[in-house]
Amino acid sequence: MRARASLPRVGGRTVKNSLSLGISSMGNGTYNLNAGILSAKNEYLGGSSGTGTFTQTGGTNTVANDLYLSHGSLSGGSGIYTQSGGTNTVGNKLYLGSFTSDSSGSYNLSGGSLSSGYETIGLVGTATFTQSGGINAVSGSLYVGSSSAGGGTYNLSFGSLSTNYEAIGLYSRTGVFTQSGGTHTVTSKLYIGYSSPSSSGTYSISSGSLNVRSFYIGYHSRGTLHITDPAANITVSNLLSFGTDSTFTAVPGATIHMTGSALENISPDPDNLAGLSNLELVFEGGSTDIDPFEVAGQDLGAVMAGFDSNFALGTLTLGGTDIGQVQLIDSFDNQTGWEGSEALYVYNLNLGTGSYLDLNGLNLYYLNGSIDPAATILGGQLTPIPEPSTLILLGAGLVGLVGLRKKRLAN
Ligand SMILES: [Ca+2]
Ligand SMILES: [Ca+2]
Repeated sequence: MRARASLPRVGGRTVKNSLSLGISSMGNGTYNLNAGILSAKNEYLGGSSGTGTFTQTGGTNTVANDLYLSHGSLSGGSGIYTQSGGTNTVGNKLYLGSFTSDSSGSYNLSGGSLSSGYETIGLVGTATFTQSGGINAVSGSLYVGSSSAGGGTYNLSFGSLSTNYEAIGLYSRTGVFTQSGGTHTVTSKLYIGYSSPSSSGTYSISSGSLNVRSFYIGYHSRGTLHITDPAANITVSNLLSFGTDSTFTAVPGATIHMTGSALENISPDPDNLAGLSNLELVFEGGSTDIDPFEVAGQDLGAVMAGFDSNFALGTLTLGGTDIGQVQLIDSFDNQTGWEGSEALYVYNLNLGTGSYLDLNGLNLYYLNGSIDPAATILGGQLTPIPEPSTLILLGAGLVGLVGLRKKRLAN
C-alpha cells in the first residue's frame, strides 16, 4: 500500500504486505507512531525522488523482513527514520542509502530500542546513522560504508550499540565511525577497513566505551584508528591487529586494555603507527592466558635512536584488573629493508604483581621502569636505556611521567 498523507497512529495497524512512504516525485509520505503496534512485511521510506519520513516516539514497529531508507531500486529517494522512544524490530535487514548513488537514508535514534538481524549503513547512496541515546542491537552484522562522496557514517554519542560482526569501510567503500560517548560492543570481529585495498575505514573515539573481541585496523585495506581523548575506554579481549595499511594516532594518556588479547602487527611503516608512542597497552588477561606481542622495531641497542620512527610503545603495563602475561614474538618481518633482529622499545614499563614476561630471545628496551621484584622474566634480560636529557623528554611529551618513575631494574 501507499501512504502519502500524514497518518498519526494510536491503535494497532497491520499492513499485510509492505508499507511505502514517499515513493514518488509527486509527494512525500509521513508516518507518526506514538503508541500501539504497526506491523508490516517490509517498509520503504522514500524513492523516485520522494521523501519518506517515519517518526516514532513510542509504540512498536515490527517489520518482518527489511526496512529500506530509501527504497532499494527506485532512484533519488530520501528516507528518514527518527526514533525517540518505543520499539522498532526489523526481522532481517535495515538498509540506509542503498542501491542508487542519488538515494539517501538517515536514522536518528535518541531513545527507545531498535533491533535487527543486519544493518547496512550505505551501499552507493548517502547514509548516516546518528545515535544519541537508546539501544541499537544488531544480532548479525553491521556494515558502514558507501561509495558516495561522503561515505557511510555512524555517529555514537550516547546509548548503546551492540553487534556480532562489524566492518567500517568495506568492499571498496568508505566508512566513518565517530564515537564521542555511549557503549559500543562487538562480540566477534570489528574491522576498520575490510577486504580490498580501495576500502577505507576510519574510527575516531574521544569518549565512551568500545569493547571488542577481535579488532582489526586495516584488514587487506586502509584502516585508521584515532584516539582523540584519554577518556576513551577501549577493551580488546582476543586480538588487536594492525594491518599492512593501518594508521594509528593517539593523544598522550590513550589506553587500550588487553583482557586476554594478542597484539598482531603486520605494518611495514612505523610512521603510520606513530600513535603507539602515546599509547598505554595494559595486559590483564589473568593467570591462564599468555598473550603474544609482535615486536616490530629495528634492534639498534640501548640508544634513544631506538625510539625514532621504530614502532616504539608509550607504556607497556602487565597487570590491571587481573595479572598480565606476555610473550614477545617476531613472526612477521616489519623491517623489510633491515637484516638485523627486531626489538621492542617502550618509554615506560610497568610489571605489576604476578607479571610474566617471556622475552623469547628478543630485546625489550625501556626508559622508565616500575618492576615488581617477584615478576617472572625469562627468555633474556630487560635492557634499560640511560636517562636522556630533559629536551628529549619534552619532545616525547613525557615530562609529567618522570616523577612517576619508581625504580629501575637492576641489570
Ligand atoms: Ca616483527
Ligand atoms: Ca627484516
